[in-house]
Amino acid sequence: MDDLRQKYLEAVAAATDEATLEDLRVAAVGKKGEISLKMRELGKMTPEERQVAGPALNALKDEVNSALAAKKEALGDAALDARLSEEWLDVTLPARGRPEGTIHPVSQVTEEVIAIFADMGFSVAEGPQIENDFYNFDALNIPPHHPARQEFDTFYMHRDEGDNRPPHVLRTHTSPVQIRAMEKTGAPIRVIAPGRVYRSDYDQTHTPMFHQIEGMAIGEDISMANLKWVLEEFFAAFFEIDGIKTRFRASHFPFTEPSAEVDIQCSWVDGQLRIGEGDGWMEVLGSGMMHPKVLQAGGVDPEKYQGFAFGMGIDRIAMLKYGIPDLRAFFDSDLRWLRHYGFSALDVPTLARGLSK
Ligand code: 2NL
Repeated sequence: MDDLRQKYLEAVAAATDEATLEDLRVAAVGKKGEISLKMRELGKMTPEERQVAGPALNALKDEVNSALAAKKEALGDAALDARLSEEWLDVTLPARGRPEGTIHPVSQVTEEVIAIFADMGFSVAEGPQIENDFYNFDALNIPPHHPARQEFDTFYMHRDEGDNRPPHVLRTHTSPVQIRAMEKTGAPIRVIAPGRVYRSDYDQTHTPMFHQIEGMAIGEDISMANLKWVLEEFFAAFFEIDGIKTRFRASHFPFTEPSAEVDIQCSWVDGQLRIGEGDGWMEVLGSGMMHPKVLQAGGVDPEKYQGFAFGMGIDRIAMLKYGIPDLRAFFDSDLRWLRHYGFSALDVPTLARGLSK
């Protein structure tokens, strides 16, 4: 029995993995293990022999079992230590970067402009980008064969052969949205219409798709003085320059009478544009008093109501505000340049910016 004891205790001590321990357990105390077999022989012994061998075998079995358990735990700890020393993490390393979306400057500027006009009581109107020539031209006092139709570089959507109805067009301005708003709401009304517009033109300052925002206010005594105040209020908030000067130059649009192009004060210093400083001027929008025929086309009585309207390029004022030199960068290039101009997903919330004054 001492031989058995020595054999198994030494083997358990020498074991280096759990599989070996399990083999030893089966060989010693399993159903047909050596110690188990010895215990079965107790029945054949004399009572005197059994009184000595019984407790001794039980003690041996307990001893081997506890040696197995102790060794098993020790092996488990060692395995965990080995894993821990191998699979450590350096929690001080910088985190892996996540792909980060950005707000497009045109979207941001659109929101800024909307927020500023919302403060002055204007609501936002939207409409289709595929228009018919009534809303895009006729209603705006641009009849068929009027030379102004050619000036818009319109994209026409061809009809099937034999279909002689006038073609649809990609809207060349957001004015159709304002006509639809007049039809829907009537006067008095104050709306702005931001959105995509299309003209067949492409160079450093023109892309075939660009963004416009138009506004109008109609009431019984809306005047050009109201227009001037609203626009000056807008420029001061948008460019964050109190008291920025504006200049109204007489102009002509078919849809307004009288019409004015509006410039803002600026200067050039070392080839850099400075808005709101100096004695130079930069054209930023077109405007005027709504033509009576346009009011009528929108179902508004020009004998009772009058209103102002204006239109400007969102992309253009975004370029001015953020110093972006080439319009094509907005739509043709990849977006790495956006970060260069300071746009990121964590940018200042748009509304907070537009409303701070
Ligand atoms: C420009 C000029 C302008 C308007 C747009 C307008 C709309 C209606 C009636 C009358 Cl429904 N006018 N819009 C008026 C004057 C100028 O845009 O240079 N835009 C970039």
